[in-house]
Parts: sequence; structure tokens; C-alpha cells
Amino acid sequence: MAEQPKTIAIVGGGLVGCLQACYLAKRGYTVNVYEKRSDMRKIDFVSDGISINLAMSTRAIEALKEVGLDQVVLEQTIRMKGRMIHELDGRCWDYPYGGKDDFIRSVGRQKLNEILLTAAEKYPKVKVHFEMKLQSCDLNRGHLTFLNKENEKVEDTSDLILGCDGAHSLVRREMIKYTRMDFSQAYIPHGYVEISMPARVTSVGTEFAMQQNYLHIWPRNEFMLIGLPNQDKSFTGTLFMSFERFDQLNTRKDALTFFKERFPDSVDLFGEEHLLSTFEKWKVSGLISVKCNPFHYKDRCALMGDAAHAVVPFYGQGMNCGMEDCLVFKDALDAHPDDMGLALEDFSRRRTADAHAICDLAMYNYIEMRSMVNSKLFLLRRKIDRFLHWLMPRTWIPLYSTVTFSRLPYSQCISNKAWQDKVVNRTLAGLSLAGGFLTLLSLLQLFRERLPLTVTVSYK
Ligand code: FAD
Ligand code: EGO
Repeated sequence: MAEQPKTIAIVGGGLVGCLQACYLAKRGYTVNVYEKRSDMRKIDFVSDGISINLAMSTRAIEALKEVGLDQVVLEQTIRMKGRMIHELDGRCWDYPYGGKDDFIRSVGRQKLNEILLTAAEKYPKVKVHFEMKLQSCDLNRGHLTFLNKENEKVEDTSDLILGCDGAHSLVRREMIKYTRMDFSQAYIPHGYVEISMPARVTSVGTEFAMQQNYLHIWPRNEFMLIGLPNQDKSFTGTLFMSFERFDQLNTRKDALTFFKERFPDSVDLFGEEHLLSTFEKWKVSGLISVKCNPFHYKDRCALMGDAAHAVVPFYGQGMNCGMEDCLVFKDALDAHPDDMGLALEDFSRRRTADAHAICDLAMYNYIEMRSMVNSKLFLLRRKIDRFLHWLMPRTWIPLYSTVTFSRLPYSQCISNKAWQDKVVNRTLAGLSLAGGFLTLLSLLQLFRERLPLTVTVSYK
């Protein structure tokens, strides 16, 4: 029997690293979390004041529940009961998510990370080390080298290293050298900027500038704007657009014309001056998709969260998937309580297919949203799906619902959708066959009526 690790080093004190620290401390491990940034709870204000938010759904909430953090986090969220589609002419269509209890929740990234850091530090066995930037690691020896804020080298040794260091993971880069790991990454042509939409000030106080309990979407094919509500009654807008197109916006005039043409109703909501001052300082960020397999190296190292599977944000599942990793790793540890090597292998085996599945689903949504001819078609498809769900509530669950409101493994969400497509296609084929048959019959009928009138022609 392999010797059990006593100390675990988690690289990255982000959403997944902190949650994983709670899980492992609960199991009795001594955990050191190393985070390159400084302690965000000690800084009074964020640089530009934009509160970045995320859509949280069932998978993340279930993962938080395991360590008793669901309630504290849920108190900090705003429920979104559906999407609000903004047409070019300013008309809006609200469209609820499935059942009455189906909500996604908007949560501030900073607030969430603070809650998780504080929760992790409550375990006596967890220590979070800030301003420790990983430089390199020797996975066989469990040796880690960091730079602290004085740029001094700091070293540490651990029985197990978990790379929770995000999409550009350094642990992953090291791991590739040690094991036969398949790895691929792709940048998509689109980038994004965030634009805050301030609360509206009225004589009685402040209020949300748009209906608060929705995920607002302005689908414009190659441009996409979304808005998620914050607790301070502002919204955070995210504009997705190709870098090429971003490069064409050079002056304030370009920017204003662009918004007035493509998102006319948003200009007053953002406030013209506020929008333009955001434009003057915005820096476009890229979007990367990462796949790898396996997620572990012997009994020494594993990747989790974005480090293992960065996805494009068009399904709102990156954090949800990363937090669900904690639940899956827990199952693997439960199945192999005495052998970390087997537990890590089991984790890889359980998780890679599902991580690749959500990667593909998110990429598919990116492509689908861009090629959307108009939002009416989108609404029609959702309506048909909802109708079928109403007919067969247990059998027919739309893809967005299985992904967002259930813990059905992502790969099974895809096979469920493939089955639904088969049913639809066969129905359509059947209808067109039957339709074809009916057309033929009615044509025959027409010809029979016509026959008595036909004059006889004789060829000579
Ligand atoms: P991160 O949150 O990236 O944390 C990694 C941590 O590691 C960071 O704190 C970093 O400072 C630290 N680190 C990195 N390198 C080192 C090093 N060398 N040494 C020490 N520390 C290091 N997901 C959703 O579920 N819903 C959404 O609505 C959603 N919207 C998104 C919108 C956008 C525009 C983007 C880009 C992503 C979105 N996501 C969303 C995805 C989500 O942000 C990520 O999946 C999630 O943050 C992953 O958590 P993580 O802990 O794995 O990585
Ligand atoms: C038009 C609009 C065509 C993230 C929507 C197709 C994703 C896809 C980025 C939404 C919701 C959480 C999101 C729906 C579709 C977050 C999400 C969806 C975006 C963009 C997002 C939905 C942050 C496909 N969930 N979603 O059905 O409401 O459907 F629009 Cl750009």
C-alpha cells in the first residue's frame, strides 16, 4: 500500500483552489495554498471599480453545499429567472428558464473568492500564503519554488501538488514534461471587455437600470453583449467581439456610432459619457480553450479547475465545472481512501471526458450564437423545447437545463441532446414522408377530377 500524503500544496488561491482546500482539510490533510496575488480582502477598492460577476448554477451550488458554504454564498447572489433578449429596435423578450425553481445566480467574483478564502482559513489545517508566485516545480520530489513580493526565492516540499492555477497554469506546463499528457489549447477570434452599467438614481433612491432578475442578452451574430446584475443595483456588461473588429474602434466617435447602431438601447442605459470613458481605457482580453488528458501524474500531482480545462465563457460553466471537480475528486478519494495514486487516476478517468464535453459545448454555443440569424429563431427553438418538456417532463429536458440545472455528467448531457435530435429529425422526416404521401394523394385527386375533361389528341 502506498504511503499516504500528509501535506498538500495547492497552487492558486482562486475559486477552485480555495474550495479544494476546504474539502481536503475536512478530510484531515494539512493544506498550504500558494497565491501569487496579494490578499484581496485587505485592499479597500478594486482598481477601476467594476464588479466582475459570474453566473452560478447547480453544479457550483452543490459543490459549495458539501462544505456548508452554499447558504453564505447564495445570500450574496442575485437570481436570474430567465434571459431577456434585447432586439435591435429596443424591444425586449423575456424567456424564463424551465421550471419555477430554475434560476441561475449572478455572483461577484471578488466577493465569492473572499468568502472562500475566509472559509479555507477557518480550518486550522489550512494556511494561505499570499504573494507567492510559483516559478518551477519538481514533481517527483514534490518540490516547489516561488518568488515572494520581495522577489526572493522561497522553497517548499509537499507530498502532493494540486495545480489550481488557472487557464495559463504553470503546474500544467511542468506536468507536460513528466508524463504522456495530451494537451491542446486554442484562442478564439473573439475577445471581451467589461462595461459597468450604473444604477439609476431617482428621487426615491437608486434602482436597477433594467429588470434585475434576468440575464440580459443582446444577440447580434458576431457581436454579443450580455449584462448580469450586481447587488449594488448596477449591471456588469460584457461585450464579446473579434479582436479584428475591436481594432476598428479607434475614436470615441467610432465607439459611439458602433453602440448606437448595434446596441441602441444600451447607450442610455450605460450613459453616453460613462460608456465613452470606459472605451478610452478598456483593454481587450483574449479567450482560451484548453484540453488535456490525463489530469494527473502518478500520486504526485493533479490539475483542477481552469488549469485542467479552460472553456470559453459561452455556456457560463467554467467555474461551475471547476467547483464540481472538487465533488468528483471527493468521490475518487472515497473510492480509494488508502491509495492516492489510484485516487488521482480515478479522478482523471472520471473527469476528462466530461471536461472535454463542456469544452465542446461551450465552443459550440460560441459558434451557434454567432451564426444565429435572429433571436426569434432562438426563442422559437426554446419554445418548442419547452413544449416538449411540458409534454414529457421526465423524458424531455432541454440541453441548457441538463447542463445548468442538473449534475448529469456533461458527456451524458451531450448524448441526451443527440437522442433528442434523433427524435426531432425522425419526426420531421416522418412528417415530410407523410406530407409527401398526402400531397401525392391530393394531386391524384386533382388529376382524377381533370380526366373527364381531357380532350383526346391523336398523333399522326
Ligand atoms: P482562477 O479563478 O483563474 O484562479 C487561479 C488562481 O491561481 C488565481 O488566483 C491566480 O492568481 C493564481 N495563480 C496563477 N498562476 C500562479 C502562480 N504561478 N503561482 C501562484 N498562483 C498563481 N464561469 C462560470 O461558471 N460562469 C460564468 O458566468 C463565467 N463567466 C466568465 C466570463 C469570462 C469573461 C471569463 C474569462 C470566464 C468566465 N467563467 C465563468 C469562468 C471562470 O472564471 C473560471 O472557470 C474560474 O475562475 C476558474 O477558477 P480557477 O480557480 O480554476 O482559476
Ligand atoms: C442567443 C442567445 C443564441 C454567456 C443565447 C443562443 C449561454 C447560452 C455568454 C450567455 C445562456 C450563463 C452566456 C443561454 C443562446 C452565461 C447562456 C444560452 C451569452 C453569452 C451565459 C440561454 C453567463 C444560447 N448562461 N449563459 O439560453 O439563456 O443560450 F449570451 Cl454571449
